[in-house]
Amino acid sequence: MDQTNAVASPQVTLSDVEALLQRPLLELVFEAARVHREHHDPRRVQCAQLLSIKTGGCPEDCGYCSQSAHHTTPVEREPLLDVDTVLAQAKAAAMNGADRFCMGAAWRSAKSGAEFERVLEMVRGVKALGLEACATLGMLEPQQAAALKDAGLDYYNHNLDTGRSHYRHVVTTRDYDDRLDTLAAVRDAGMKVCCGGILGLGEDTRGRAELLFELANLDPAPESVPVNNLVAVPGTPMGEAAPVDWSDMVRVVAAARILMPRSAVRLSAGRGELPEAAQALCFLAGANSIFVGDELLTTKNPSPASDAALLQKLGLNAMAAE
Ligand code: SAM
Ligand code: DTB
Ligand code: SF4
Repeated sequence: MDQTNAVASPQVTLSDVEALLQRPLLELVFEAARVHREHHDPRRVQCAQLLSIKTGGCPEDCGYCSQSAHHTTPVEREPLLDVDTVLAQAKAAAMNGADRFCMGAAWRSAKSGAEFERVLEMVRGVKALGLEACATLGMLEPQQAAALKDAGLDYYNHNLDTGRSHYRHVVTTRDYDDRLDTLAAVRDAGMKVCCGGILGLGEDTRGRAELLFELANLDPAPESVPVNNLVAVPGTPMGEAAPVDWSDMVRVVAAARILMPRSAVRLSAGRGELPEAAQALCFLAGANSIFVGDELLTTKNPSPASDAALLQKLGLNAMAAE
């Protein structure tokens, strides 16, 4: 087995996770639903809204990403937004029922100086609106993590994306341990960790098991686990990737719920490509957070009206996090 960050005695082994993913789908969903009900209100779904505060031109070469300078995609570069623009969007998100606001920047690592100060100001402003605040700005140094924490940032999002052995097929400009170092800095600063991955990057079941194994053995486990379905963006190396079968999304959501019983499991990008009935199974299997609003960072999300109708159909309440 490849070297991993697992603690001396992992809480779960890779073969435990593989066995979980191979269980008959409905048995897995049933078990996940049971675990979900033990730890969460099953009618409650948190609604988060994303905003790209700095778009495109990223020096990293993530094969899935519309914002990498290595790929030619329809995304136009935009400099860091000003604080007022971001806070106007945050206010609108709150009015539309979001209780969490997530700011994403296409940086390899968070900037220092005036741009970083501006981000801190955004965080303070989002908190002053009574929203939960999350940011994803690339790699962080410990002092940047501490400054974000001081500004009131609740969560930092930094995904492992895939299992360790598949990672080099997805990104070559950084390695898995760079991601783990930033996650450690976030944890040490006292922020909550939002860390998950993407399905559809050409990984096999073992790759998915490796990702879940890494996440579940972070100590403590991430408070928030986004499960993204690849949005295949034309012009990226993964622009023609085969779509993920809906049952695989359900499987991974269910396994994440069982392995990380107390975490929020977020049904994230690519939700619009899932049939409504598959989204319903994901909620049954423990997904309890979604992104709302017409746009993610650079790609489309289901419309607010269709999401409101879906939640109503399922008897789910869009409500603040526990
Ligand atoms: N640059 C920062 C970083 O990579 O950490 C933050 C922004 S980045 C866009 C945030 C996350 O979005 C990535 O880690 C990846 O998991 C997810 N993501 C990006 N493009 C995606 C796509 N096309 N489909 C699904 N998820 C995607
Ligand atoms: C995460 O795991 N998913 C969100 C959030 N963290 C920042 C981002 C999804 C991006 C989807 C592609 C896009 O819109 O560019
Ligand atoms: Fe840059 Fe983040 Fe996109 Fe990778 S995922 S290219 S780091 S914006």
